[in-house]
Amino acid sequence: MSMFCYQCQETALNKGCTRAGVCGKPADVANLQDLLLFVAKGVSFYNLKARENGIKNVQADSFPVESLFITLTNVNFDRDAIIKQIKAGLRIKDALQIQLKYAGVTIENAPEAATWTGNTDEELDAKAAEVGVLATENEDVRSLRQLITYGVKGMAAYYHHADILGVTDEEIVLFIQKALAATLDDSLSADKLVALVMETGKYGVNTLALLDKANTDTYGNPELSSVNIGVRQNPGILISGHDFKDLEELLVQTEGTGIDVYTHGEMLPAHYYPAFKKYDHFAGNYGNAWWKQAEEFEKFNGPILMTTNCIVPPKDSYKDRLFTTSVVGFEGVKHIADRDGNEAKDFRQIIEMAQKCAPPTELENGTIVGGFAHNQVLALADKVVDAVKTGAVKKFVVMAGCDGRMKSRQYYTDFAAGLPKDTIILTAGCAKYRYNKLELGDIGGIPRVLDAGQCNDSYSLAVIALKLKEVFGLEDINELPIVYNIAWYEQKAVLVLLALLSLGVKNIHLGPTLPGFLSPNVAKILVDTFGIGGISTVEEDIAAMIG
Ligand code: FSO
Ligand code: SF4
Repeated sequence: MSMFCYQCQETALNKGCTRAGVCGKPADVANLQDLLLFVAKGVSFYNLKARENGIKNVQADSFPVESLFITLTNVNFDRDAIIKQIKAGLRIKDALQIQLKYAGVTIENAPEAATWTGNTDEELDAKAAEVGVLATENEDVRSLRQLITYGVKGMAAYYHHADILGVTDEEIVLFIQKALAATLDDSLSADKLVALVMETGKYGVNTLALLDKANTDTYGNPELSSVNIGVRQNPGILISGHDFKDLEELLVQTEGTGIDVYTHGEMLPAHYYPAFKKYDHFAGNYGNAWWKQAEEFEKFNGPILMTTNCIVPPKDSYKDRLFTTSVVGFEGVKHIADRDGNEAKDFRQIIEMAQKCAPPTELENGTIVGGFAHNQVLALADKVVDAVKTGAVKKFVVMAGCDGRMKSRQYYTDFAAGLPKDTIILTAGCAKYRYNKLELGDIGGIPRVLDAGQCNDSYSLAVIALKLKEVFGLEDINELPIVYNIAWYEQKAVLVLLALLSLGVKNIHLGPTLPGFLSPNVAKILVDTFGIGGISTVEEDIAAMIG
């Protein structure tokens, strides 16, 4: 075994990738990501001690968030970038130790993640091979530690987006560090770790609310929108990932250049925000979910900017047109540097390349509809409530989450198509691409697929559920005519799941497989406490969930 990673839904045999990632992550990069996490835990350990003693170190506050995001599935495959980040973390740890020493603070029994240090790439590689997931021997403790770690990875990603828009919350930053440091503590019982899992869900809700505020304060509330999925005749730039600030700066810099900007994958919901609608050259959405990018990027003909996950190892046919930025990285792919203070990122090289490229090849044409985040749905609340009261709508089915390349995900297309016509699908995240182009019709003017936005906008679905509970005067959110059939792929989905559990949502179906990182005992806790279940056949599941 040269590596071990089981953090995503596509992990080999639903047990673990051991030679290379199914995602394309090589073993040395996977191990270095483990080491980066190890160093981030060490930084967290010292930073929490520093905070207890009134010492504030700004770099130590932000390092774990950024490092966690780097290690998310399909974010950064660049060995050099990860080594650079590890070395930066070691320097931050040194600085914290010096600050603590000068403050007269003695620390006893510091864990190895805090005390270890290394210099050369060889030392880093050697240590990287020792500090992975399997270093925790007890499989239940390992499972709980990873559930917490993956939850805070998702939290860090969402927090990072809010932070970029200038909306911050120190409590979340410190919770992430507390959770990371707790995974080093061998004295914590399984019960304490379970409690920390639940606390992760609670902070997950806060983080999703924070990002919702950041997005809506900056760009307005998403509204009912029709998005072009065809192409125009100008050369284009394709932007993917989740970062709206990158999109905004790209739109400003491409204005009047004769270049159109298209979204891909999870960037589609940008079209629902009022602030982006004013750009005439914001042309539409090109293609589908992340896993189809190789074939779609090839046909796009112009440059492509990856702002976050999900990047897949690029084909040579478009690698020289691919750009990464922020936490994303891939060896041999050009990287756009971060902002210098308040200066915008410099996208000139992408724009200059686009000017020499052919317009995109058409993949499809027509429009799709979205923008049903909480504000828009609550504006239609009377219509929705009436539809439920008259029986025109029998059930809402939350099908949010992620898409992925496994053939078994055809289930979600068939499930959506097979649902009775008096049901409405609530969605968010890239899971939507499995059914957002089906002709499912509407119920009295309410489309049968209501897309709230990106995966973090699953928060909107929770807000809508809580509002309906209030309108119908119910005691418990689980009395609503809402069922949950969620598709997951990476660690943001883990956080969304924990957030829903902390809001009291029960009986969530999770697929296409339950996470491989849940040990049988930890899975049993989730099943017994929250009624979490997997999926079976479309027919059986529709019968069981809809009746
Ligand atoms: Fe999808 Fe990828 Fe948004 Fe994820 S593009 S899979 S949950 O990164 O973040 O929904
Ligand atoms: Fe395997 Fe997923 Fe980890 Fe990639 S992220 S190495 S596919 S478990």
